[in-house]
Amino acid sequence: MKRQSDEAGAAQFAATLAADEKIEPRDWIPEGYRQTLIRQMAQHAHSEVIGMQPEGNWITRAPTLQRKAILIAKVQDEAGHGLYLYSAAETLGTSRDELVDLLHKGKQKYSSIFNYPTLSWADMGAIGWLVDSAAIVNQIALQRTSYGPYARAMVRICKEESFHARQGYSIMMALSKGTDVQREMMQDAIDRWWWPSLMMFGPPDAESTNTAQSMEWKIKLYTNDELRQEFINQTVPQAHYLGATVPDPDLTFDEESGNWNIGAIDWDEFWAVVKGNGPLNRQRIAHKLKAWEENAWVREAASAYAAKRSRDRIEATA
Ligand code: FAQ
Repeated sequence: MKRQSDEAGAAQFAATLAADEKIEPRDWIPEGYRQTLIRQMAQHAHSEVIGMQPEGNWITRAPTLQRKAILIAKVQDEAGHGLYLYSAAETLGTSRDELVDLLHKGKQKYSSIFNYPTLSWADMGAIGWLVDSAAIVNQIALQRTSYGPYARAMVRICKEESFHARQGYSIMMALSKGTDVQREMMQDAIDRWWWPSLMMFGPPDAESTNTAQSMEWKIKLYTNDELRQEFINQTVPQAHYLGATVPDPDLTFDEESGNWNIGAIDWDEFWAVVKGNGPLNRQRIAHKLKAWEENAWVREAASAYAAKRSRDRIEATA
């Protein structure tokens, strides 16, 4: 098949974006678009996979059989999200092995949020309600991102994340109706997870290096601050419904804009976590590497089985 010239490809790419249609793997794309998508999708996939650790920590200590079954299902879903995203990234000419290797070598990032410890059962509620809700606000927008395979992965992931957020809020509701100690546990979890959840949306727009170009390419449809504000507006009333407070003495409601205005986010803390110096950065990667090495036999067995199946198929048709 004759390859499209760069000039014709660029014109087609611009026209596809202008028409709000999807760019597909067969299409000509600028190298920067490819690299930006690989960076963001890999970071997203790694976040789903590393994100299993904080909650995995509580599976053996879930308070009831039902809560344990729900938590196991949720953690498994996160693994699945990682796999859809690695597969979607592979359509850009990279491989899952390559991306996992970059994560292991500290050359690709994952979300800052997963470097904080889960100290009590209420943290399972806070993660489901705050972290998954923040992920949903970001990912609902990404369902309309310009790259087809990424947008389609988001549709399925968002459905599952909605269940995750509901299960988190259900844990918080149960605690809010419990004893004084349970209510204190709930409030303590909110106090610890509130600010890190707001940081998930990335640096303020003025410091975001990638947003302008990503918006031009319609990879991102909203800025970091726009999505953060949407999350704050939807979440503050939910906290109040629980009878809880948001740990921000400067929080005010602006009647005119309908926005909840927050106090200053500690961006020094955010950058420290992003640069590898959060509470658990080293442990998270060490644990990931240990699991990767100890479970090498599973990958080998799966490859050997796949090779045998394909040999059998060839022999059967010979
Ligand atoms: N953590 O120029 P921007 C989940 C980096 S999924 C670490 O604004 P961009 C599900 C950024 O990479 C959560 N690094 O960047 C779940 C860049 O550095 P680089 C993950 C961050 O890409 C729930 C630099 O800062 N979701 O939670 C963070 O335009 C429960 C400058 O930033 C996604 O990945 C951060 N928070 O916007 C699983 C969604 N923020 O790469 C288990 C897809 C920024 O140039 C349990 N990603 N940085 O060296 C996105 O939408 C975007 O990548 C943003 C950042 C919005 C995260």
